Amino acid sequence: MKTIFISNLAILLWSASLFSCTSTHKINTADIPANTVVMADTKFIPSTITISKGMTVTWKNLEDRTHNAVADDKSWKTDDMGIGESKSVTFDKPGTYSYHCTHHTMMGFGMTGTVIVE
Ligand SMILES: [Cu+2]
Repeated sequence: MKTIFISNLAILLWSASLFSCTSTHKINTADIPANTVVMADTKFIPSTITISKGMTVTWKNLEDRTHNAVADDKSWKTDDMGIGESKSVTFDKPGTYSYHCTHHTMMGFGMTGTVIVE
């Protein structure tokens, strides 16, 4: 049983590396506009963003893979975004909001991020 689990994991890791080989994104974080999180290589970049209350965070999907951003506590969410699309959420209440992409949370993808509203 243990052997089967390990071999499945190896296949998963191998598949994940194949996916990343097809990606050509080179994100220079200095190029990301203020209050913006890009989605590339199945990640939120930056993974933590800090804003003042009343401000808006924009997520922009740079890859040909559907992503979204959904609060772990479901207090807010974006719609799905295809390549080149962006969606915004305005945060009126201070707090630390953990979120994830509902399409990429399984088996090690861990597409998660945090919005800190001060
Ligand atoms: Cu995703």
